[in-house]
Amino acid sequence: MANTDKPLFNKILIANRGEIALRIIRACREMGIQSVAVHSTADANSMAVRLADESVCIGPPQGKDSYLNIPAILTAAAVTGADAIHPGYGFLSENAEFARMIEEHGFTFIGPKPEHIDKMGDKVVAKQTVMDLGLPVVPGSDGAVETIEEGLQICRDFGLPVLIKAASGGGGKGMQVVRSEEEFAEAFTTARREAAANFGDDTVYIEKFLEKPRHIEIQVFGDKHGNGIHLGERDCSIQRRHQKLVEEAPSPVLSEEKRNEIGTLAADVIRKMGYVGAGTIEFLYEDDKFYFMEMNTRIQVEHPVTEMITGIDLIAEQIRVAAGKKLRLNKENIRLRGHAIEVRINAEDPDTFIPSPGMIKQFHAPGGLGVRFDSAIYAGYPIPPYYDSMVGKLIVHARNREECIRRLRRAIVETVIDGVKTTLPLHYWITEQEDFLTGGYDIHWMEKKLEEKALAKEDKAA
Ligand code: MV4
Repeated sequence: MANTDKPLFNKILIANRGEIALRIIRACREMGIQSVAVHSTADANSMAVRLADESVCIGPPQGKDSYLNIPAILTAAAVTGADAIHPGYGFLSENAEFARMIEEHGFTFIGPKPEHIDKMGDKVVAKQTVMDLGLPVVPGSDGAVETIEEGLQICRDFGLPVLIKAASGGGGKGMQVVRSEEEFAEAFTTARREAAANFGDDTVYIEKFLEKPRHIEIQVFGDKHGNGIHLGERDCSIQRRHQKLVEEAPSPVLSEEKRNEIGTLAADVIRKMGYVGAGTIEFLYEDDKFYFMEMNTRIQVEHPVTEMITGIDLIAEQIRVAAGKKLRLNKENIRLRGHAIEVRINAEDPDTFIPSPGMIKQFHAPGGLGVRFDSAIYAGYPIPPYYDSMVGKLIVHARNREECIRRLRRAIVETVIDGVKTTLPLHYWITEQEDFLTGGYDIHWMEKKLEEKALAKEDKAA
């Protein structure tokens, strides 16, 4: 059956690689939009290159020479006659300058306004902005803290422990926990030095340190007509070194009431900002209270979890909104159904997390009811050593959490990825842990369990 509607764009260039490039190509094909894959020399044999309508080589393997090479990407868009660019996640997805240049060259950026990317990129500005728009934030300094004296006063005002954070940070880099006033001066100096070294900006701010929070994030969406909605939460507390391992929705600890409360506040912020496109507002959640952490102005790795429980194609919605269409979604037609869990499969040793690039000798994707496998790998595919080690995402959906976990185990068992080490065995192990089954985990749980696991393995070896 031919779709006779005029497509929203003629051609979209995808400024990314791997599974997200495939994900965007799939949405384009279903929408009758041509796709262009750009790729590094190391990705000439990629599934994205095979499945896109056209492909353009944009440079050598290293990200900085290819997927981060703005002139090469804009040239590829011009040469292929693309009318829009989708940045995926990572790489240039939260680069306001890239978004600006895309628009200046007459293409459409499939993402938010550059000013919103900039605003949320500065954590101090982001916190002040969302606080003014009604979101709960962690108590702490009113903006940047310049001196040790000022910082010590904040420790006294709010009580210890506190956390010193970099304004240009994110991903946890350069954070310092302070548990006593004696430690403060040294921690403050270290935080500023690390912030300067990592981000070229030594601005820091201070918050009360939450000891055992969960990471709960709200998926939001806005359009160019002033509409703003939320699509519920994802609980991403199971992480190691700020890399998420497991994401699920709904959160096992959130009541309907709490969900509506924070979701309504998040959607209000989107409308008041005039935010356009997909976004995620991250919160820490402790003692039944939400505290704003950061806002991500991109589509995220874990977006399929929300797609599974809402039935909404978030990439298609990004494309529609970028083309100026109104959101078809509203409070009345969004229903959260059942439970979804995603596990990120990395080509890494499941005990040491050391990357394991190399040839995939055999591959069999899991399937069956409620199972989705988003990946760009195939048998005979050599995983290049230059990029992130995530090789796929297994997402399962079922009527409730218990069935979902059973389905996840079943799907892990039937997945075959031979030739490289993967984190699949670790994921199976997680599904067997009591705390995972009860939902009783926080952001530090995984790292604690991994320590115990490593010790148990040592004992066995001795
Ligand atoms: C915090 C926190 C506790 N208290 N802020 C880590 C990444 C950065 N974007 C924010 N982070 C945190 N901020 C206060 N006031 C604990 C963390 C944190 C964390 C947050 C989410 C997921 C994993 C984490 C691991 C360690 C620390």
